[in-house]
Amino acid sequence: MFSPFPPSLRRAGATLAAVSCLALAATACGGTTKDSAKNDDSAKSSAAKADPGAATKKGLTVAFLPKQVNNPYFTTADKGGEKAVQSLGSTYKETGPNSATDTSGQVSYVNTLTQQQVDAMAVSAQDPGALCTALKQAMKNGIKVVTYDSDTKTDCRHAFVSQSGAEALGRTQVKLLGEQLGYKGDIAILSAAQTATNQNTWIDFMKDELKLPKYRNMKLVKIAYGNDDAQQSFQQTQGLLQEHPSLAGIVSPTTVGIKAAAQYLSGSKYKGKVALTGLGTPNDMRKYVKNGTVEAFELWDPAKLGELAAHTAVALSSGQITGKEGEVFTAGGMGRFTVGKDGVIDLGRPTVFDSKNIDSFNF
Ligand code: RAM
Repeated sequence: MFSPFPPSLRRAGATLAAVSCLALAATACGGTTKDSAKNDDSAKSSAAKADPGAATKKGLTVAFLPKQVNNPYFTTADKGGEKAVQSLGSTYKETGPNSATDTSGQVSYVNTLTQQQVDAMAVSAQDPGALCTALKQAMKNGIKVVTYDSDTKTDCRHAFVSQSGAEALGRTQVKLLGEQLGYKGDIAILSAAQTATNQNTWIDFMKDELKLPKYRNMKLVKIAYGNDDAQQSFQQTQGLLQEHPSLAGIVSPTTVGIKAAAQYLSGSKYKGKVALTGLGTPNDMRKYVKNGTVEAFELWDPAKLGELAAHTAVALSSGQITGKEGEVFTAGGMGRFTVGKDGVIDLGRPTVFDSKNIDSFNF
């Protein structure tokens, strides 16, 4: 799965320095390589100034490190990234753990990419804090770090490419469920990993949405975690129904979770009785919409998310942006994007899929 590329002679010294640096003590290193971190204590090199007119660099190596490589959502997202990296004349690679709860695995992949002196990495973080020491080390070595899909703490990366406003995503999933339930009944959430930044942010907004008066007859009775594993998510859904036989609906803000929950409901006496919504891909969910298990759910286009992450990584590496609020850059055919507060770049609005439109989407 992982294919190391040979370090060029130009980079050999820097690579050795980074390796011994990592071997000694992560925090004691810095200012040893590349252009950005000289004499700068902060990993993010806050003094750097963006040059929006700078030429787009070619020949870079941009690595994608998703939460989980064998998750079809990330396969689609990273393919979008690959296409964009190649179209910009740079080299793409992907590496990452098989499990969405292998945080120490993600840390060691970050360290390996740092040792290999990639120019930029796009990371979907399994945990907001666990990757920070490793990512800061990468930034100190001049590597541009973009989080996409699932963020770290803000000082552990240069920019975060977000699927669409986290608040809107959290609230709309509850709205969809409310409409499907006539705003009445016990509900549960089937999430991914307990540490996942993206799911946890959405869940906070879901809870806040549920405080509005129109949801007074809807009660969140449980949050279950299926760890983005099909079997665990299936079993968690089964467990939810056993524990709460009168459950009226489930929100699953994960493509793996919603698919497994739909599969369970579809083969059970709850089909068409327990509502299910959340975030899924049209290809995974089509049959459950057609067989009456699911009415409507939503998602953004994962390939576009990967594409935007790739353009952001190259814009950072080219010096066109540094990740500060207000900076503007062009993401190829996707158009112009502005860096928002805390270095967040929003992809746009999600699409709601139902029986009327699902056949026009293929991802
Ligand atoms: C899963 C992952 C991913 C999330 C999607 C919606 O594939 O948890 O991080 O964004 O679902």
